[in-house]
Amino acid sequence: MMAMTVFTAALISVFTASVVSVPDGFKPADCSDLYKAGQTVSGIYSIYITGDVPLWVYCHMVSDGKDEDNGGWTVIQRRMDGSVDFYRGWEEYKRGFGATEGEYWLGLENMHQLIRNRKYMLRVDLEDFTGRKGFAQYSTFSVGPETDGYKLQVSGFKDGAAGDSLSIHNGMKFSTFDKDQDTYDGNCAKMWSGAFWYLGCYYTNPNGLYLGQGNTRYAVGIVWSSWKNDYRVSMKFFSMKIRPVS
Ligand SMILES: [Ca+2]
Repeated sequence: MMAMTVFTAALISVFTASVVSVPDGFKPADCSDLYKAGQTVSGIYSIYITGDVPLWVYCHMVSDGKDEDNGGWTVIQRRMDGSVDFYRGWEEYKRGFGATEGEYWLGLENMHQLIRNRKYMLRVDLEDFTGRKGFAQYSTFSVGPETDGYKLQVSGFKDGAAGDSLSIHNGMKFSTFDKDQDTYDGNCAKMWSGAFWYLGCYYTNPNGLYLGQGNTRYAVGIVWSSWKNDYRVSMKFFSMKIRPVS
């Protein structure tokens, strides 16, 4: 009887070693921790950026780019079908909103807490209504503290056929319609129906209106201006995701 029990235990340990188990008490700081622990399927996971409180995020585990061998991207912003209203005020942009399985904004405070302990890179993925895809990658990305307006730091652009519409936003504070921290006399968020690290006003408007196919309203949509040098082209898909610099 005793020998039988030992034999069974040995079998179980061999089995669990081969399927990758997440140990009890494992608190991944981001999707890259989950990826390294063997979670290679994209989807919704909980991460822990402040203590024991789980934060649900969409993890993009597989990269599209041929020059990348790692997965484990944490999605911080995503637009895909217009199901979520992104024209919101400061408190919601601070806390985050939307649906993890669909469109969402992770929240400025979450972003700030997330990037405090590691150096991160950023990848922006886009697709227009003709099915054309592109991306832009940045070797550094961070969001400062609220006391400094959640200032954006982004640099190290690498082209993925979409051009660079973000580097010029480096050093800007975040603005919403009810908190104007842009460098323009007027209110960029109100003028262009979004919320972003506006200057006076923007080269990209990821949180603008989801206009849909064929709608060419000027500059209020999800614009990445270096795409076609045209502020009337709004994207079908847009996402921002981050991963630690290895
Ligand atoms: Ca202003």
